[in-house]
Amino acid sequence: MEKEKQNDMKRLLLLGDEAVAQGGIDAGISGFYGYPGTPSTEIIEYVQRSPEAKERNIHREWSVNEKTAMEAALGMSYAGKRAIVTMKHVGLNVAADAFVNSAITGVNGGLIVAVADDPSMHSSQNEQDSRYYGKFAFTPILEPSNQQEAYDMVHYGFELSEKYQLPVLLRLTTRIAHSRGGVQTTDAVKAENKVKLPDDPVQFVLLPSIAKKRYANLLTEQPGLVEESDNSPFNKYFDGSDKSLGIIASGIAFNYLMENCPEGCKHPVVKISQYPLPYNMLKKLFDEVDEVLVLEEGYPFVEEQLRGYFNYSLKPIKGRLDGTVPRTGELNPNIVAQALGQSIEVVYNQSDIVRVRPPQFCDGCGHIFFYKALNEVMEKYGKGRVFADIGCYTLAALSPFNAINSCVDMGASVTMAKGAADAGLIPSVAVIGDSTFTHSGITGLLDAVRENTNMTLFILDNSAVGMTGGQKSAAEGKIEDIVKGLGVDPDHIRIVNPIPKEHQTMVQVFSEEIAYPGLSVVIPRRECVQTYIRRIKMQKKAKAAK
Ligand SMILES: Cc1ncc(C[n+]2csc(CCOP(=O)(O)OP(=O)(O)O)c2C)c(N)n1
Ligand code: SF4
Repeated sequence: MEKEKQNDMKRLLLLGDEAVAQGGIDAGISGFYGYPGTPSTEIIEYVQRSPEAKERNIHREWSVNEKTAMEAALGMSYAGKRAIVTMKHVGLNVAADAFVNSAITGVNGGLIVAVADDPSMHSSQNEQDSRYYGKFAFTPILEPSNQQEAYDMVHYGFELSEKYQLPVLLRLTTRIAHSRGGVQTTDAVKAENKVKLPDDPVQFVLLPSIAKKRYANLLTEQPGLVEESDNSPFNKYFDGSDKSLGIIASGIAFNYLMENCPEGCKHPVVKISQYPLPYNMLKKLFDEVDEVLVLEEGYPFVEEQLRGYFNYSLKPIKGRLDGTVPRTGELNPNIVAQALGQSIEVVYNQSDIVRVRPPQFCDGCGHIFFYKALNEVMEKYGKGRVFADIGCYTLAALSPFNAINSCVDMGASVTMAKGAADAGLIPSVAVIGDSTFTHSGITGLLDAVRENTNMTLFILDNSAVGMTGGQKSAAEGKIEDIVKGLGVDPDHIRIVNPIPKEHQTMVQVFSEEIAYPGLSVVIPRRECVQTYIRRIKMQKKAKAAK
């Protein structure tokens, strides 16, 4: 739809995620790779809808997990082309091996790793701060404070990546990723790179003798990266007349600060949107003011480093560590106002604006009927034996089901059930969705196959990544073959249809397989209601258009 209109308009109203996507398209990208995860999903969804991306055949299919996405993007960079890999913050844990090592191999075509953090855990297991990964890997980090910067930073990030031959981490947070802002796009759309091999033929071979040299090189680049940050168009020193306080505000925190100072801030302010930290800019501030306040979304990343740079026994550094700003959760303009000692005129309570509803299964969801049968069967064994995973099916932790006992990280259901069975907790049961299974459950199942572990794995196959919006599951129609291929005894691979009238059959099958003293896999298979409704609507629309 949008693109033709968009091109006419040039000024677009985009989510931060969409600004990254459009930025990539305009900056001569050849491929987007990623695995869905809130709040990053809309980057690839935007590219999938873009007629321009289709016309240019920009790669835009989902990957099986974040590690495969990261590696494919690195492969595209190896071949000389520009790529973006997208994921949510915990996805970077999965991709970490490839990401950290990609800083040592370096890149050829520009490579941006766009990671969206979820402070306050709106839809996540934790609120980890991806900037630590960038520092750990010694890569530059960009952190937009608004949607325009998100767009511009993709162009800039590719230039930086190709100049230093390093991956660049682009850190988004929920409120940037999921809110809209005006974005001026460029007329000067870049051409894609041609396929071109790296100049150094062994650059990507991380044998110790090569890796040692490359790691040393990476370290020698660091002063140059600090200089880039000091001169970055995204980092700025704003002078202020009242030097009793100096403020450092990074990413969206700068936006919140500006909302509180519509006439401009009376204190000197350093805006940070590029790391490593701009040392000279920070030193200037520290020398000039009596005390420093750090405003940042996420962990006290800047604050901790400042305490290492400067003598905070002489000049107090305030922020999340001393309690001036709450230690956990996301910021908002009111929290920033409080940290500034300002009175708050309007207090918005989320529940005043949106009625808070507990999350629940959609009506008719197959997971409901699966859990009804599972609960009935497990009743005789007692509580505490069901290891679940991450997806819509995790909602069974809540009332009225109270059916599951763990949800840790993607794939952990299979391996935790195995460990518990090894410990003698018999029966042990694992529950995983089809996408989570292909993401990270397969390898754990192979562990169980090798030892014929006495456990039962339920793979809830709804042909969709339900929780993140119904993206296509990687192994649609193939789960059974995969399980067989891994070596599970075909006599103990059972398929059921999780609908009310199959309740007794499910109870029978679950009872048999849970009682079986070896490894069994049961696949409740029924399409996600939401994707079903969408599919039927599209079919009707297509029919009507004929
Ligand atoms: C490492 C990681 N990547 C991505 C996510 C986001 N996420 C949560 S659940 C899920 C997959 C859910 O799909 P599926 O397993 O098929 O279950 P369904 O929601 O369809 O029931 C994803 C991608 C995450 N929580 N952790
Ligand atoms: S989105 Fe699909 S899988 Fe998730 S609760 Fe709704 S019907 Fe079930």
